[in-house]
Amino acid sequence: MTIKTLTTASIAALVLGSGAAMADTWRYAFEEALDEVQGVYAQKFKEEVEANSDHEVQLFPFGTLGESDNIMEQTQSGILQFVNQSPGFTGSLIPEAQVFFVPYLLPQDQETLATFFRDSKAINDIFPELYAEQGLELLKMYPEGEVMLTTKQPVEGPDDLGDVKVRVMTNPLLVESYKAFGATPTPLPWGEVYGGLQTGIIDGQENPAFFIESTRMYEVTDHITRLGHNNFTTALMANKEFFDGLSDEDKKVVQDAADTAFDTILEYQQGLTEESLEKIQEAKPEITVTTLSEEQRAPFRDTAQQVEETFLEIGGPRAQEILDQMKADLEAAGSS
Ligand code: 6CS
Repeated sequence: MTIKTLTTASIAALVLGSGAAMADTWRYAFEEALDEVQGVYAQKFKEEVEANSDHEVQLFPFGTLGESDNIMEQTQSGILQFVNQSPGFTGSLIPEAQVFFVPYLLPQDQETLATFFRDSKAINDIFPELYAEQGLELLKMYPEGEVMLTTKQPVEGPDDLGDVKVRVMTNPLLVESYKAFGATPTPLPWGEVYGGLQTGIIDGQENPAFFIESTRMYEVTDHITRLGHNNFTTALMANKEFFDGLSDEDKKVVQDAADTAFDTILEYQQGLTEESLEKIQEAKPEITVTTLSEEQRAPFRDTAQQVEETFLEIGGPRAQEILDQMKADLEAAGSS
């Protein structure tokens, strides 16, 4: 090595060592398509990061890197820097995250729901500690829309779910919740749902209306039932080692981008459920969409206590703390 190259190398080391920002490409995978809720969130995040730093964000929608569990593994091992995964799947890794499947816990009112997600101590203080134990920096949790049940036979009460095989995400509490509803829950990764409905391996599933429409699940279902039991929650996180290694400036860019995308996604969802249901009914006029009355919902609602007790048994060491804090946060947000 010549004196000249040594000098150049030393200068480079000095400059890099002094914390000068390097333009990096960050890989971000999510569980949906670019034009679905998680994709809209991801695009806003990318736009914000790229507008406020020299870094580039490369987006990997559903299907490009495998199923939900695969993108989580890739993030934990550092192949990806960011992953959007829903507690429906993360619940098998972080048992406390199953709390989102206690039925009728989250409010239906959009404003109350937004306030809860924004201000919740469970979400903003406790969950980040639990995610950190799994090598993940929790950046944001956000709602994706009212969850609806799709089936081949009409549903008016638990008796109609007797032999119905309902696909659920791979989450033990969600399985318990559908058992309590009287159904036969079948946990499956997302990629197997459309085919499963086509072949009759499963008879139904649950998801928000936008997803039933965009993935054309209405083609393989006949009835949509609004039980009012849940809102789909999802979360953006980063590989913790990667995040901890960022400069304070870059950490702020990332957190600000996650916060801005949260506002965008709430706005994007205004009217989305009704628009999606209209599109479904246009594409398949014979489909029925039934909103159960409070009286019809009562037997489903009555299972909440039992599912809550199961959560306390299987929801990990901090289950009680999470449940209590969630309830306190919901009350503070104005949920009745
Ligand atoms: O049901 C599922 O598995 C999927 N549902 C939504 C709304 N997003 C991604 C997830 O994989």
